[in-house]
Amino acid sequence: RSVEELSIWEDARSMLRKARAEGVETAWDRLEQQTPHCTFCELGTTCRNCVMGPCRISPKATKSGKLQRGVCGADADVIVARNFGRFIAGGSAGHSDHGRDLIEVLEAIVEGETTDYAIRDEAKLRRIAAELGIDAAERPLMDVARDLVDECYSDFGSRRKSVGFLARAPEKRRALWEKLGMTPRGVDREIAEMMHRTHMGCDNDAPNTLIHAARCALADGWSGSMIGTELSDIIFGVPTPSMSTANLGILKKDTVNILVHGHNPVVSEMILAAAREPQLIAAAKAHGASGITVGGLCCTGNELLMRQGIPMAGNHLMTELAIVTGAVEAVVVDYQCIMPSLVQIAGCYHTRFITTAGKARFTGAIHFDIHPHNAMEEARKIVQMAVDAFAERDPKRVEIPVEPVRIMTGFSNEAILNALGGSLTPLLDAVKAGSIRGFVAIVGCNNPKIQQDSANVGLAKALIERDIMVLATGCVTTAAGKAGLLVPEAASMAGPGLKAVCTALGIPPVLHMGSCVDNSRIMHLCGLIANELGVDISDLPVGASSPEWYSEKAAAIGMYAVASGVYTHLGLPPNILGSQTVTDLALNGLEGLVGASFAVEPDPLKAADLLDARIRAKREALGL
Ligand code: BF8
Ligand code: SF4
Repeated sequence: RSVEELSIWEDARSMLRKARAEGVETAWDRLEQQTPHCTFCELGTTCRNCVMGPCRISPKATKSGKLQRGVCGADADVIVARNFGRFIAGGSAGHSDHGRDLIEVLEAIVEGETTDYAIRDEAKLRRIAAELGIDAAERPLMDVARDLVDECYSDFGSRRKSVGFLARAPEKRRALWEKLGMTPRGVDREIAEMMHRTHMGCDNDAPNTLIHAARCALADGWSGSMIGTELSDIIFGVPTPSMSTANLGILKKDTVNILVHGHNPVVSEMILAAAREPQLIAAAKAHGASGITVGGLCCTGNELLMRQGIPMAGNHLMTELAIVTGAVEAVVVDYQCIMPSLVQIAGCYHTRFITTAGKARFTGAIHFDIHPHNAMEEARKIVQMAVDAFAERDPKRVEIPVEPVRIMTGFSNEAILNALGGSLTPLLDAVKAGSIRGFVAIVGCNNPKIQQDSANVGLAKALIERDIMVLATGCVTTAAGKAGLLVPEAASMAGPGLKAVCTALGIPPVLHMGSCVDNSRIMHLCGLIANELGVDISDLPVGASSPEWYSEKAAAIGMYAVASGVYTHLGLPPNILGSQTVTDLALNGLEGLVGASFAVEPDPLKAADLLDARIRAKREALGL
């Protein structure tokens, strides 16, 4: 395929050409090698859960009468549901284990094991503690923090009837979850139970397995991820609106360029802090650089963008291409969504590929084992290593293809409320008046099966034109940013109602709300709006979409959104189409159970129609 077919962006296209010229293989090349994919796997009808197998169910099973069941007797419905259940459990585990890492940092602060991290927002800590039932008013900060640590750890265990932040959901919704057996009791519990249920000979009723998949995802959205978001705010600060820039143009020819990649701010915040230290800047200057640039990739980039305003180099499919510029001294990663290929690509240049988490090691990488007690010390060594690598940069191989685009970031719920003067009322008035017809969260990834960012951007543009405000997180952020949608001036691309509201408030029609764990901010906001209106989340004129998703985590997000009552569009289907029962449930049956379902539609304009129709129906039902 031509580079034009692979991505909508000039920076990506230029780097794809350079990669081809320099013999560097990318995800797109490997996708071609992997195509066609195994049909059984695409349909979700392969099972490797025991060694009587592996087994596969033929899509033509009913006609031939053969290969209808695995050796144990499991049929397509059971196998698809089990696979999908484990898929959701994988995603929930990723977000939630990230959340747990923040509890560990807060614990290290409380126990005095680190001075590298601190409680940066005492007021938020006390507010969250009080929300979780801790006496937070007049006790010493560290006592409150210690109780908060215990409270959060307890959410991961088995001794609760429901997780702590669930109280943020409307009462109606909680009653529904209770009735359906979907109330998440503990993060690790639901994930472990999913592994148990999907062992050979356990849960052999597809709908029952899917109900638990929803419970597992709800544990992620309303606990694991939510803890991740709230504790990150407490430790690193609540995001407030600020300006930054995005695309590969943020890399500078004359600076030491360090890219942080992965998800958890715990490491990237330290790298940024070290890179701002005078002695390391002086070291960079001694090497002939004018300074140090720290740029973001993927979600840890989003975390630093939201709180520190660092520039974004790119999203998922830009991670390989960023190195191809030849201008990156170091890529520093923690975990999740980091292509193993980065080790090889870094090896083609002077780029140091540096891992920092014991649970995410890459053969061939340089490893620094970062913990709360040694984080700053190790971060300084990493930045020094990047500075030293600058001497090895080959200027003849450097190509920085574009100029950066301005973006606005930092829309935490606190910031949104602040912009509205402390109450949701003005926003809801705009919704009631129809100037804002509704909200759609566009979240998730890139997938080389789809022209990069064509659907992410196409959908966002189509929705704002229809006066539907867009909330962006994860890898959609950089997509929206590069398209010029994350600046107040983008109001000119919105419909008349949304344009007027954005112009009055000085905000963009697409609001950046953070990383993928920060989708919990959006769930929280849905809860706040529903409670304010005295309705359930499923009654709201809202929707969600992941047009270019690829990961288990994105599936978990989609699942908790639907289970929370949010109609959710996916640009491509999960591997479930081999089961009619599971597919029907996902696309239709869930509507009757939880008041929302999935919709699959590759065309972003048709997807906009679907979301628009949904919002129209919900507005009508509310009498708007
Ligand atoms: O958690 S959007 S490609 S980076 S999975 Fe990954 Fe998808 Fe990007 Fe963040 Ni989210
Ligand atoms: Fe085959 Fe059943 Fe074993 Fe799966 S659990 S591999 S379907 S025998």
